[in-house]
Amino acid sequence: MSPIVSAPTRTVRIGSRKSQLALVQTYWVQEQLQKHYPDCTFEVHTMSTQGDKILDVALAKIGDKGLFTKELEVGMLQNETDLAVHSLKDLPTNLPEGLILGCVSERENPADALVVHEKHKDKQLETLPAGAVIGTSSLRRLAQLRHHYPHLEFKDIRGNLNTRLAKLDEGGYDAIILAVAGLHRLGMSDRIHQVIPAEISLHAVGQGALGIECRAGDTEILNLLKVLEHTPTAQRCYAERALLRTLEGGCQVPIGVNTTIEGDQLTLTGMVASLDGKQLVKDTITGPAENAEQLGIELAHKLREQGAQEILAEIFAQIQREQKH
Ligand code: DPM
Repeated sequence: MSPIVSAPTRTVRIGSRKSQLALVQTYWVQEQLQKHYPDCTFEVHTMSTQGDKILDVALAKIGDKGLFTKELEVGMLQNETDLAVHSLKDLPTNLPEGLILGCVSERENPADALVVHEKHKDKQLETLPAGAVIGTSSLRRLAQLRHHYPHLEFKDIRGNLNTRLAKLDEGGYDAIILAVAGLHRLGMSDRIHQVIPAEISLHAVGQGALGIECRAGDTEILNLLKVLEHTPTAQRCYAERALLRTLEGGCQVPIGVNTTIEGDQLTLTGMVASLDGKQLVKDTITGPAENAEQLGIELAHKLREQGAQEILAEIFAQIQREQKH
């Protein structure tokens, strides 16, 4: 007699931040899982993270890793939730003991976008006037744009997407830089004035992809998540995350990447830049996509040989000096 395999009927509790973007992403995951497992119940549990509460301090100065993820992780470790949906780029490369990256879903366009104030609607990044003020809290965006456009000025900007767009429209900035993926997901693609090419700004590790975290031993959840896994995205992101982990960069460092997969070959480009944009090291590696992590580790070593470590050490010292003030 063959055993009867029944569909799972469990109630699955999904942890999410409360921001509009986080909820759009979480509801998408909930909908996909519900479609595949009609006999399970998928509940969304929202939580505030430290990153949602501290809104007046530049991200880089808070320095803490897992700013947007920690409370969601505690929820899973205390068995109050079963999985958590994150923008993969906000998920630290080292996860707490007992938790793993259960799946990576298909990536949106990972590029950065320029959003301009109305008065600059006939301009591009390369034609903005000297002294134009660009809003970003990303050291990665700042360093790369300074490198290419030393005549532009940069000013911190925090808050959710709507807050940032309002600050731009009110005239506090000439332009701001946001992820294409976030604008797409919120139905605000019309605000994208220019998609910034990879030659100018390499995107953040994991940008545009969702990462779903769960308890390492929860095989039932790990099995459920398989329907959301997108292997090429996962391979690209594993390579990118291995690079970041090996360079020991937190989520707030000027490290940018780009990845492509052709056939079974993965190409990873990585760069590290100083905050003044004057030093920038960049290199590329290609190899079998199934060795994604190894490629990330090797590229990190190549970048180190070219001075990446010294650039990062100087930035950590700079940030620490600023934290004291
Ligand atoms: C991280 C950074 C930013 C977010 C740093 C970086 C941007 C901060 C800023 C690690 N997390 O990108 O170099 O520009 O002030 C964040 C966004 C998304 C996820 C928003 C954005 C949406 C896109 C995605 C914030 N986290 O980058 O515009 O899912 O990748």
